[in-house]
Amino acid sequence: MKIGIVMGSKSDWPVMEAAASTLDEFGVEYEKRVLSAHRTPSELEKWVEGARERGIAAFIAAAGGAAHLAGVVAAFTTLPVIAVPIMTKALGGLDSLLSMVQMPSGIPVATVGINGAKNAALLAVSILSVTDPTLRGALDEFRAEQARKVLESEI
Ligand code: RP5
Repeated sequence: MKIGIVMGSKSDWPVMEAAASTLDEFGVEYEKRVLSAHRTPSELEKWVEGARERGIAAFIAAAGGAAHLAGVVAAFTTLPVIAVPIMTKALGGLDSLLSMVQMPSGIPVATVGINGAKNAALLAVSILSVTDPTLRGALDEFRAEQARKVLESEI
């Protein structure tokens, strides 16, 4: 199974490459596309609707400003959708966060923090780990290593 990463603009990539590199670290395959809810709505719909057949198990959708992308992806699929609000110059990303997090009841989107690309990828790995014991083990190891680093911190 793989993950579908989509972002509203190429300008989101400097943030979203952390999602791709985190998936790489876990050996998780992904498709990555620039598709916009506003600028390319028809192409977005086609990409999402064919995703399940292409082996996509969950989406990570990133956008900034009037960040409707993740919600529109969720409107076209019942696969899990994780939203990454991108920090904006005008409003610091609060606009993106609020656009993503307040979904209408019945069309859920799991929103991570502003620029939270890495956590979005970890959540995606966690979803895949429900049916993949290798990924479950890798996540356990990641957490243990993280804890070890905290406990070894010297100040
Ligand atoms: C959103 O508008 C994109 O996701 C991006 O975060 C923001 C600005 O896009 P550009 O004007 O840089 O293409 O759709």
